[in-house]
Amino acid sequence: MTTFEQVPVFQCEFEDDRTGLSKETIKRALADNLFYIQGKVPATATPNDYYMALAYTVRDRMLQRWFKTTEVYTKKGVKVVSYLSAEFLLGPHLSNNLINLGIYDLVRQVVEESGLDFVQLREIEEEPGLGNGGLGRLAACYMDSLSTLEIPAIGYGIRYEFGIFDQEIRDGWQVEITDKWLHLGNPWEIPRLEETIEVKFGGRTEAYYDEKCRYRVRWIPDKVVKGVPYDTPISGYNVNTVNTLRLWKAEAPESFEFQAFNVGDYYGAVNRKVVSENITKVLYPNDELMKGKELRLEQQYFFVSCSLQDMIRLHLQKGESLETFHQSFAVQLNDTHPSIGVAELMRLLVDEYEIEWDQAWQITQNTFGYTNHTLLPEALEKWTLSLFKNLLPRHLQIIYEINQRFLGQVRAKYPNDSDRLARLSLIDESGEKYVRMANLASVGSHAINGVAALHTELLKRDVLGDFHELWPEKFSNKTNGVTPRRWIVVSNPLLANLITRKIGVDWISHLEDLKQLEAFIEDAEFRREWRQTKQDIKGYLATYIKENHGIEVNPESLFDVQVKRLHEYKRQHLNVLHIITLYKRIKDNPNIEITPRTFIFGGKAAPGYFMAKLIIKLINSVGDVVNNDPDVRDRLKVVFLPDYNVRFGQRVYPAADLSEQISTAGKEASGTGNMKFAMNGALTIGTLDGANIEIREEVGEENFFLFGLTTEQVYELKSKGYNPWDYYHNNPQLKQVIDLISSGFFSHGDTNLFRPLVDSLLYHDPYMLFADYQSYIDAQDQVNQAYRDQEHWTRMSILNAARMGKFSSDRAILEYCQEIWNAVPVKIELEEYIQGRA
Ligand code: GL7
Repeated sequence: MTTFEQVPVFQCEFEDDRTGLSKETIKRALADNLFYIQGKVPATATPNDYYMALAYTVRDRMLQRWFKTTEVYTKKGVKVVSYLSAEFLLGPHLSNNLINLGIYDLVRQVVEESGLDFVQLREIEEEPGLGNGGLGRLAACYMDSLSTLEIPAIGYGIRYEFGIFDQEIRDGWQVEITDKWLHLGNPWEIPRLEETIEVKFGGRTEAYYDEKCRYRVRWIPDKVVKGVPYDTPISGYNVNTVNTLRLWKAEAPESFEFQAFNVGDYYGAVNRKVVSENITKVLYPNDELMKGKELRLEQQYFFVSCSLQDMIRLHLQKGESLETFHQSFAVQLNDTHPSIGVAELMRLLVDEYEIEWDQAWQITQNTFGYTNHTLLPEALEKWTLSLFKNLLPRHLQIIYEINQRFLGQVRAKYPNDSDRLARLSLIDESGEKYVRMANLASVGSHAINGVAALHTELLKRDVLGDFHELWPEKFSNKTNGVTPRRWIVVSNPLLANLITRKIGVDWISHLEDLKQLEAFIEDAEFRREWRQTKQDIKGYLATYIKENHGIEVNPESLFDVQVKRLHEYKRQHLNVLHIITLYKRIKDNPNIEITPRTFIFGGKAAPGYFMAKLIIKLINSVGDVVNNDPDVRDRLKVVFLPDYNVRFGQRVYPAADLSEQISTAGKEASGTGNMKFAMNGALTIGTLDGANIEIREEVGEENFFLFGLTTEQVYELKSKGYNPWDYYHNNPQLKQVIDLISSGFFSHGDTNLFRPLVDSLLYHDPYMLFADYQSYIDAQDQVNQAYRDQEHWTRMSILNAARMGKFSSDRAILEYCQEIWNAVPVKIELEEYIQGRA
């Protein structure tokens, strides 16, 4: 193996084209990469070629840091955090890496001096949409913080060929288009073909006695698939650490097919190849809905097995024995998607490395931590025994063994409590039999956490209540956080500059420093600048909306934004009820004094989720009427911006005045969009749900628009018997709004179009929109009042941003490191002859 020092280029005395940071060198590097990597000269180069050359120029400048960081993983005594996640919703890399390397302005200048349009090139990048929403984006924020905090870490996941679908809106309806993010190549990843791993599937097991007469089991699979790792560097801000995100791609092992070719089964062989490669083809686009699809379990097992085998390889390379595996790796399960890892690590240790069960179990429990991300019952993963047995026969046996031992312990502690036993069992036997993945994750981990204070309390009480009674010490809360690098510095440079001018740059890696802004709250000039900044950004968004969607919006109006996945529990339709209420007020009294508002929506619906798609249609239909009614006189505008993704998030969070966080209390585990808005100076209208509660605590109740039932009140009302008709009949305003929808007013007279939605509200209203309606309208009226006093609004806006320190993902990661992973920072030092940072 070539060591770092042996690579001759690192000893260059002059500034190397791949590392140098002078303008001249970067300019030369761009031309060099254009010619030697893209094989183009300016006469034939497309904008994408220039983007690629630029991306390689940036990547080159990360490589030595990356290489050095990777070396650290192989050092004895260094504990590596391994974040296992089926989703990483990274968003565009270019700007983020430029910021983290400290070379954004420099590179931008060079690009522009070379006669290229930096913004155009930046916008060419296809974002890797390898996640559905909050859960996947959280994993990306955590990778950023791990690097920034200099924690040795690897993210493991799946390299989906097709990420989350692109959304188009046709005639007001969502249409899904496949996301071809790889079609022009991906300059940020490096395939490591030599580190390919084999994963087995299906077949049967066989018992035997080994040479020491010990009872053993071997697995005889009927399919083997290769996992090829693709590595992406994850830079930290202002440090040398560059961690790795390792995503696995499934390929068919050629050797496996020789036999088929020899007997002439050419098409059979090709077909098996296609089937193998299907495993990592596409991201399942359901958020918070478990669908028992075999391919999904294949995906989960595939990436988890590759990752655990990879970790074992790294551990053994250090010359360590497997007994100390948990000292080398802290493995975090990002929800239950990777929880098959518990059974897989047991299989690897017991079957393949011949470690005794009890010791293997100790190692396994010490290795894993489990984060739960949802309380919705429909999201809890479970697999039928037959599906499980077909795909993973050995794992099912191992799960039975784990279960038998575990239930033995439970029986000893709670004799004669068969109900408790049935609830705790890894196997659901209440009807058709299932493997319960949350139970497997809970039993196999030493730490279990929720993602916001309320969510953790509800987990302890309900979903994992029996586990909490059994092992209270395993449970803790880790309130989510988001990275201020991407969500302020990259996305909102105007605000970032204003803040830095006031308090210096330290806040970017110590977000609590934003508190210092409070000292300027009485400074009228500062407030003016703050207001002006928000105004300018709203202007940019207005221009973007005009240019891309043809809708004229007034940048002076209140920008009221709800961007997130479409889901009934998130209650985008409650927002619509408010819009119709305002519209009705105008229709009844066209000269009414009203605070002009622009309602901005964005979000994708799971392709099979009819009600969510109907809500999109409703938003667009209400928009059509409101936006074109001359009585409204442009005081209200409703825009649904298609294809909400990370890039669009970066555009919209900074421009928001009001952040809509209006889920039914007890349903949103945390939310993270709520944090991104407030950090950028938006005020929140929200329920006491998820992290809203903690945001309100931090920013102060006087700077937060609260409404709605509490979780307790929701439970109480449900148990008393909730009847939406009561609200409909007793609230004339609500009745008018619902009747207007039913009448076909927003659907060209079609009284059927929105009936499923209206009927669902009238007859069931599972998310209690009607119960919260009046309280929501009242809070919105307070928002209108408050917005009229711009000085006061600005103060509240500043205080919101200034008090968001807690919600940095750096704080969250530090808590995980100290309380779950037992991981500490390791400084990455670079040799002097390697160029330092800019
Ligand atoms: C989620 C929660 O719904 C969301 O509230 C939370 O912020 C996020 C990250 O912890 O996880 N759970 C989930 O399944 N999805 C989420 O976004 C898709």
